[in-house]
Amino acid sequence: MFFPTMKMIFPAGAAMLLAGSIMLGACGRSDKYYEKSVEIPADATPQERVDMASRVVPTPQQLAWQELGLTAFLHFGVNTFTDREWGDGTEDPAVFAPTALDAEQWVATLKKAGFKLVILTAKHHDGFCLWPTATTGHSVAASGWLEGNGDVVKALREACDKYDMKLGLYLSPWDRNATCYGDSEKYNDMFVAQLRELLGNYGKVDEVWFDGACGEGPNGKRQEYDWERFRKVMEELQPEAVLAITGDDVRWVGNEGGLGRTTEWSVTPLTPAIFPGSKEANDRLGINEMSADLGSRELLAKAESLHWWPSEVDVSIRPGWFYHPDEKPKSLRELAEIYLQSVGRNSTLLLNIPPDRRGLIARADSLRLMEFGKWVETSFANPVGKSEGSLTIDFPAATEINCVAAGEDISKGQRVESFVIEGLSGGNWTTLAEGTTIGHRRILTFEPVAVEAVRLNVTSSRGEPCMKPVEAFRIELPAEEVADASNVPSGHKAVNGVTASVRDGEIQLTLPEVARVSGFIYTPHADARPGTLYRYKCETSPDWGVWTVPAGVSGEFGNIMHNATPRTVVFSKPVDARYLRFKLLEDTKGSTTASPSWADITVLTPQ
Ligand code: FUL
Repeated sequence: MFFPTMKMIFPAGAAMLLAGSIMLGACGRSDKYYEKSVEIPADATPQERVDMASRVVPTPQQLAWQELGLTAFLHFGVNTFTDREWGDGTEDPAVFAPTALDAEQWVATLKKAGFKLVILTAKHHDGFCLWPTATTGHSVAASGWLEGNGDVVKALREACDKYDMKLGLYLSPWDRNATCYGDSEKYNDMFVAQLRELLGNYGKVDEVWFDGACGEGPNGKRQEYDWERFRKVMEELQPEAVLAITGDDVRWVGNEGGLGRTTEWSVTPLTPAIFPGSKEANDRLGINEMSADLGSRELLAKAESLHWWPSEVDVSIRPGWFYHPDEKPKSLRELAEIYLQSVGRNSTLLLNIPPDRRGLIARADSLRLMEFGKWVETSFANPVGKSEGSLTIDFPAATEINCVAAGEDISKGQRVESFVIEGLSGGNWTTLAEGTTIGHRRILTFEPVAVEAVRLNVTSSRGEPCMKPVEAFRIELPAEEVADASNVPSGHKAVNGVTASVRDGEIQLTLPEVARVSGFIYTPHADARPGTLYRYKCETSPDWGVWTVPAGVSGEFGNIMHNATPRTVVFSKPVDARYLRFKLLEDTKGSTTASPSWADITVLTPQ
């Protein structure tokens, strides 16, 4: 496989390779680096492979992106108004009706909270375009918003310019509205035209997000994307942008729950989806984006190519990616943990804040963002100690710490395989924490301890690591909030005494007696296991004789396979029912015959 982005670099001037203890900046080498990708000769020895891995380095764009740390997502579109996570493309553009859209409010809020880049869903899977595109009538131009003269992308561009924020755009390849979807060449032309509009008419774009989801077109037609062509358009129009997810600059961490790996290699044998043959290459290695191990020596031993493909942790501040009136933002404690598990684990955090139906970031979310920004600033802006010229911090007097942050100069590659943090107390060195990879930034927390000194020892590495100064902190984790366990939307309450069982391949619910039923909450198992409903049919009956499908049930829990959150469905009109049944039409693994599974189903009645 030839990777068009592969480049070999020979740095000028010889540098000293020091043996023994690691000094800061002591890792320069007089020999070669591989920028972004490298093919491994089949006969390379295990040691040669490890050595090659240690010399794969980011492009300048990737490096700049990794340094951003905090980036934001804005999921906004027809789903905001239909209460869905995945629209099916049949939405009337008139449903898109923000009453007070203000992109400056979005950007000012994000800026204040410390975010450096914001990505907008210019088009989600429903195909509705937030800019007045010439490629389809399914866009803001056909909505009543600003009499069809609005342009969300332009509004965001202007706000980003005003607040000095970088702009990113999400353009879903999967399009459930385009009639040509599945007619590969035709749809690829349309997609390229959309890409040209977005990347050509809205100034500098720093991140382009191509989602991995790819559904079938009409009549089961399968769309073959022309990734190579898409990439060329991007290179032509926005050569400095990073291409995320299916792209080869930024890798999806593998979950939507805000959880980075404790061992996170930016250098990986996983081949980005954008390259032809990637699936076969990854299958040969038995890995995909969700694999726990994406960079060990065992994998390197079998690898055919290596890529600098750093991880992005994408997660929403609310359970869903789109705004749903009855969902609440995560607690400050949860956000703090997500920060430590993403930015603190060699990843960039992409936090989604969905604008509401007015077209504003809701008050609860903006308050939470302010708290979060303040927590990050208070915790990490001022270390209580920082090493100079070595990896040891000497404190003038015993100092209480509970957190250490380390980083490698990744412009020289990622090399540390394991390390130990030790503290000196009363003349004795003791282990405070241990870790594996470091990469761009690794944050470790431990019980508070008073130390006279703290040091980082690299216990295993791929060649000489190039370390940045070590920093020590005394941070406070926000208190755990007592969770409001109830997901019941306002105006409704749960029906008590409902029994549930699986019979005839269906989930059957029985209420103690006939009741006004206004909806239900389907809670899947957190692992979205087989049998979890993705597409389903819901019917209700007062007497087990006459069955009706209540109005307002879409029959799809969009994205539940990636984000297994409770799904609240409110009927357009309450019905009288004693029985509800759910037939599985397709589960999270694509099966149409699996036995349906659920963690909880709450039946709702008007309050
Ligand atoms: C997923 C999509 O299917 C979700 O709806 C969401 O946009 C998330 C960020 O990516 O793959």
